[in-house]
Amino acid sequence: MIEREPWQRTHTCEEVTPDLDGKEIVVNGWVQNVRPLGSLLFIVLRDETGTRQVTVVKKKHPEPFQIFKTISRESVVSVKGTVRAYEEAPNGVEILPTKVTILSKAQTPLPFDPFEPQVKTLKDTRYDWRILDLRHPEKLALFKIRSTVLFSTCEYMQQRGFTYWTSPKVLGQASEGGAEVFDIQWFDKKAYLSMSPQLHKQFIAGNTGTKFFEITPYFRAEKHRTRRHLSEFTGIDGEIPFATEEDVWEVLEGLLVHVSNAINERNKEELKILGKQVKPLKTPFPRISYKEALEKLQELGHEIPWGEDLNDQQERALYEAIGSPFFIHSYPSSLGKFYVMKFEDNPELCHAYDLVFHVELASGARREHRYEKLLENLEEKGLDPKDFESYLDAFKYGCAPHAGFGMGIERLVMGLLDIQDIWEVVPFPRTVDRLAP
Ligand code: AMO
Repeated sequence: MIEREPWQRTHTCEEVTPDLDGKEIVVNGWVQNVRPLGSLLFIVLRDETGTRQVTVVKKKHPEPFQIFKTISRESVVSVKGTVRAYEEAPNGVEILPTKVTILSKAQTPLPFDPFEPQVKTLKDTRYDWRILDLRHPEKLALFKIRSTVLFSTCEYMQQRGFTYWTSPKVLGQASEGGAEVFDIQWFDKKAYLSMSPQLHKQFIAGNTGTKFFEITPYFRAEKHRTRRHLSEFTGIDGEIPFATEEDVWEVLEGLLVHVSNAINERNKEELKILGKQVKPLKTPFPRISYKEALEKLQELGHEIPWGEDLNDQQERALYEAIGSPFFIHSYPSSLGKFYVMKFEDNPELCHAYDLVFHVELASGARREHRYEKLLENLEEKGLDPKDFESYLDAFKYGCAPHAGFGMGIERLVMGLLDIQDIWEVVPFPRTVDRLAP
């Protein structure tokens, strides 16, 4: 067994309460602030649970006094001391230190002060120093909520009978068939970073009959510099064998309701810190066809020619008019990817759909599972079937019809918490211009 170190904490800040009056404890944390007042020092000590005041009286605690007098802000310390219930202190309690150990000294000056109002700091500086930025309780609250989104998604998908598979992230072919793919060197060959688990989730649902689920990174070489796009983001993917649109939509509706309820139940404290609410969602969500979407948009003053995809502004306008998340379905086949099934009675339209929640939150489709039709689709999209040989193999030996979805976690968190900038909801954003930290 490895012995406990004397500096290891007995309590978190949050656990230091007035009822511990007189007890000896050890707390660890960051020195957020030191305020001198004559021969007294008031230290705000912070850990991941909150802050507590350490009160240092020069005469009584000469060594801790010397250390705190010169310590740099955001240094990490271990404080051994006695708890004192004291009504006038924040949270009605203070810690009187007997021994202070510096565990890590912060260099000065700080590149930026995470506890200054955010408006004062340039966005790029904040993200260059995201390690400091993430120390703020509002950031922690947001990532705890995001964690609930991830865990509760897994719970829900497991309850619904999905199997958690994993798909490769390095591929010999572009998963979405587009130009927005990152090339990499793979031994002596060219390879690609996965743009989504599209191909493998189809292989699995179509060939094993299990419902596929994965939470996974997506890589997109899109040169967007917007508040809704990242070059690496996280998708929730589902693929259901023997399913049509309605089966997928019902799963998506249940997922959004489950996740919203989970946040409201488990993150009350974090929602309070952020001053946010997650509104309850009513299901079923409205379903409108692409044609109806264009008509509605025309009424709202947006003229969109048939065959053109909707942009964010138009999706937002529809979302506001409808007042609820909704599905758009029956897109023109020209807008569908090669793997989307066309309507049997009208090949001009295809079984692709989107879920709009403020903006596009998820997309999906009923897939083309018939080998000959897939060949036709590829050729029609100007793609060379030779580049998709191993994909096409999956449809040669008995493949179940299937349908599924891909949803961006970041857009989900943004939608639930009404956050405008996608950078806020990833720990370390990756974009055209940003590869570090
Ligand atoms: P699509 O390309 O629409 O579909 O992506 C699925 C979802 O991922 C999110 N998303 C993004 N989030 C942040 N930054 C980006 N650059 C970005 N691009 C997309 C959106 C989007 O709805 N394989 C299909 C899904 C399927 O058919 O199952 C796909 O990848 O929330």
